[in-house]
Amino acid sequence: MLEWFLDNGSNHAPSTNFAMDLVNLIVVIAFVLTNAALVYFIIRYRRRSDNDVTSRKANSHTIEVIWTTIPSIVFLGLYVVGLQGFMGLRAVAADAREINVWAKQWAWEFQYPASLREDTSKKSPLKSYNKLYLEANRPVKLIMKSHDVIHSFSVPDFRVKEDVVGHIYTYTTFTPLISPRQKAMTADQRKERSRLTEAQQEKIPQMADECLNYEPGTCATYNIFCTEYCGNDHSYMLAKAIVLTPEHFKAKMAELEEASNNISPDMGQQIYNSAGCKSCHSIDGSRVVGPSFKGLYGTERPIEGGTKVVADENYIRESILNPGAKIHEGFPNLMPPQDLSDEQIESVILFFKTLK
Ligand code: HEC
Ligand SMILES: [Cu+2]
Repeated sequence: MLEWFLDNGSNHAPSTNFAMDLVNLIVVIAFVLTNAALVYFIIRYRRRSDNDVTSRKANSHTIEVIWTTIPSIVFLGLYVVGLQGFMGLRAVAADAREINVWAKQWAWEFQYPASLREDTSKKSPLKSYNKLYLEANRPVKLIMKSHDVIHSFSVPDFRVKEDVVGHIYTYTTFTPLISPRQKAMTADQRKERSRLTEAQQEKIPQMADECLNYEPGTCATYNIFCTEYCGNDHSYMLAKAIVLTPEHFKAKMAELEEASNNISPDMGQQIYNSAGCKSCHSIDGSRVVGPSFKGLYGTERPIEGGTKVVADENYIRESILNPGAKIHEGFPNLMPPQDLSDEQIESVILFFKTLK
């Protein structure tokens, strides 16, 4: 019955659907049988007169054996079904593509292997934020880590969920599919489904349906949730998994590669918006968790311990890669190191220069 509510978006859908249906079926049968017996006994053994006495019979071995054995067999059966599904969730296919996932307050960063670059001389991974691009029918292994508190990566349409913590890597693996339901969806139906209010578009732009850019049947999108309460903006820690045909996927990687080489204030603003900076830094002068970026570039910053530093390229670079080195006076040492590439840092600096 799960498929009434969710897409069958990965290879794990059939086994999870089956386990869920089986449990529901057993629960319904047990409910009907016990309640029917209850009603029957109430009527059959009701008190018929004032001196009606209770039977002396204390127990029956036959009945006890039956009601111990049958449930045991049923539960062992459920265990076998569950174990099979679980082993499927943990077994990584030999040709699985590895994608690194970094969770942070409050954004998801996805890193694709450098081998997907056309320019193979560059070894840094391709990155996307809050949008996970996947190739249809190609197994993936997500290797996950948190920058800060505990998060949890959950995609109900994939039947996949795994905690993302600091200090250790966790993983999850699946084969993403363009679900039959989304394959059959027309562009109009998609538009209808993906309507967002203006406020939502502003706060969670990644939720706009990217499949509208592709011909129907070649793209599917699924919601990614953080299912661990991880602070203020936990409920906005939403992302999309976008499953594409191999050709579209290749084109998308080329697009990410181009973006990774693009150094500009615009790119800096995109990084600010999507990489999580926005949840702690404003650009209008107001104080959020950290200092505002307005008027930051080239001005003197008071540093804990009584010194002052001019916010030049070096200071900004250090503040991003190693935030604890110099703490802005009056602010907590709360910023996690941001793993931005050289190109990304340059774009951010160019963006800062526009924030007079
Ligand atoms: C979880 C909150 C948080 C996130 C996310 C965050 N920062 Fe920070 N940041 C802080 C805090 C708090 C400070 C002040 C303490 C310090 O200097 O480390 C700070 C300081 C800075 C400074 C120095 C500012 C100054 O006035 O001296 C820079 C530059 C900076 N962050 C850049 C970034 C960039 C770029 C990103 C995103 C890629 C980012 N931060 C993400 C919390 C955050
Ligand atoms: Cu989270």
